[in-house]
Amino acid sequence: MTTVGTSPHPRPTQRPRLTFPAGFRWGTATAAYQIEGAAREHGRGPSIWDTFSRLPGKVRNGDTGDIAADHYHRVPQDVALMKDLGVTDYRFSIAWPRVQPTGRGPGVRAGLDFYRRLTDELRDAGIRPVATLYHWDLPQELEDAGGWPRRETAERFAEYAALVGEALGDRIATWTTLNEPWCAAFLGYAEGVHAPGRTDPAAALRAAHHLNLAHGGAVRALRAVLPSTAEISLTLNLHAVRALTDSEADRDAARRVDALGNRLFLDPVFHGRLPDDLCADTASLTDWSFVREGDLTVTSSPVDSLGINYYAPTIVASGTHPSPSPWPGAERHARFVQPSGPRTAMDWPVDAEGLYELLTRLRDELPGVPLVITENGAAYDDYADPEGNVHDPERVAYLHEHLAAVHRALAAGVDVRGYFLWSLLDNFEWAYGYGKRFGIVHVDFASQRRTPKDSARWYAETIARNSLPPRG
Ligand code: IFM
Repeated sequence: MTTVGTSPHPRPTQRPRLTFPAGFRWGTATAAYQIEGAAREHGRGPSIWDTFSRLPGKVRNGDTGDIAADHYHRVPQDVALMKDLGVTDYRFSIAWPRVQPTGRGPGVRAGLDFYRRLTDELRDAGIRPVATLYHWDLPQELEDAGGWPRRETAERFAEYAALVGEALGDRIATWTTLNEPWCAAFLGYAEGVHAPGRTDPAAALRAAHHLNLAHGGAVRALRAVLPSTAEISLTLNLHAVRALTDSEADRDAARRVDALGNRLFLDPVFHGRLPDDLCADTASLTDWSFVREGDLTVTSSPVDSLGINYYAPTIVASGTHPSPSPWPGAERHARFVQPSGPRTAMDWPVDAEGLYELLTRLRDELPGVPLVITENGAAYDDYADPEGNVHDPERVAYLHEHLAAVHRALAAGVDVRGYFLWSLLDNFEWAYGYGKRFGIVHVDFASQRRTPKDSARWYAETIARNSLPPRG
């Protein structure tokens, strides 16, 4: 049986389609704060993003997630869009403050019922739910008590995981603890461009450890309440780090960034240790004494797969970059280089090779760990034309290149089980507000009208044929 291949009998002039393995999971991804809206309905408590987005100058145009894509009230319509796409899986996040408004105590029935309604619709549409427990919407009360730099937040998270697992474990088989803890720790507590907006590098390193601890605690809590067939995972935005040149100084800068961006999460989760070089690099900020005996056993509680979010590579040279920085301790050692070539509306370079590099690295470093691309996609300045069409050829090209890189990685022996496109809908893109559109479905935020873009049709065809069309 061919697992990864090309169509068996291409016509001589025709380039073959790139076929994915049978059972490959095709999905779209979203996150609660970015699409749900209904910020004050049915007892939902405030999250750090509700607070942060109201601080002057923090989010473009003063946008908030109060209404977002109004998904809370449009679940049947949004699931119908996914059914039309033919996706096998849908990755969404559960809003902690909708379930536990203050981050502790009993679950709110109406909040849990919302996810019951969503998963009922998905079941009826034949789409598997993939739930993430934390996509950055920390209940504000937990931040007021100290946030992720405080150890107790990890304990609260494990309790929340148990509560949600017990309530929804009969209907959700695939779970992700955290989405992109690097962003939560370093954009939120060091650079301050994400909620809660703190600029304290030492606190950010504590936050990173407590996020790892929260992950491990949640894995244990979920295993205790879920059926043994449940799949539990973690999603990291791993950095495809490249040194600009082969000089010792550039390679050292890349090593520092790799330690903070990748190994600070991979090592505790998969090897039960902290990277020694990272501890040395950050010695002037912290002695890491907040890491207690036994913590690294908790952080390395076994997972069933690893989720990877990839958008663009990180090119590093020796030098300095401004503070506040999301790279604590590397400010005077590393600078970040923008390569020439095409960029997305985020000003991120289009470079699918970085995804291939990451996947083959993980094949070698984490043998036996199945990988899933839990996010990949691109923002472009899309608009609906007078005929109601949204033409987004750059996004189609971006997706094609990246899926071709995934296919190449499969052929190179990487165990990739699925691909989730970010994102189903245009949505609240954090500090960029509604100014950046990542959706394959256009949302007119004034009317909440949904219009599938050309990329949605392209993705539907790719899924239906389980293969990528050739590109000229
Ligand atoms: O929108 C975000 C998402 O919430 C997390 N990963 C990156 C996406 C694009 O910036």
